[in-house]
Amino acid sequence: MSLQLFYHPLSSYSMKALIALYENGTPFEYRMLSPDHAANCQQFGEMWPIAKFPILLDGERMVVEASIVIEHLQLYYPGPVKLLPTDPKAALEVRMMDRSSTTTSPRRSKSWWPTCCAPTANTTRMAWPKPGASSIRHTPG
Ligand SMILES: N[C@@H](CCC(=O)N[C@@H](CS)C(=O)NCC(=O)O)C(=O)O
Repeated sequence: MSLQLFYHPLSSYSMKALIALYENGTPFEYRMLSPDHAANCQQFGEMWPIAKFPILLDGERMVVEASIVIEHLQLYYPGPVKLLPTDPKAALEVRMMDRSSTTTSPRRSKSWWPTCCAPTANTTRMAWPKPGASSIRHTPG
């Protein structure tokens, strides 16, 4: 099997990659990172000293960053479920939602945000497009 996912089941970033794999029923090998799987941990540490997971191993090629794993799957292992819209402008919006939802946390950020920019009750809720009214909605095909 050429695809291997180094992950942990309680890792939200790992879940992103797992959802993409499950959505298209893409076959892969689970390489769980836990003390019970020392060989996985050792290989992971040797491959990726940054030690952030998940990572996808596609043959000899290592893919890091959950969002890039998803894009890699879309490019090299496309299935019936499209993971990103084909339209580059719509894809950009999807990337924005993806990155901002996983890299920002208003509550956690409060301590280091400058006072003038600190999130308020009005800014802590993201203004995602309303379901059904979204310009990013895409149809498969
Ligand atoms: N930017 C990375 C972040 C991945 C990440 O932070 N994963 C967490 C697990 S959910 C991790 O590796 N934590 C261990 C650490 O930071 O040492 C991505 O999008 O994949």
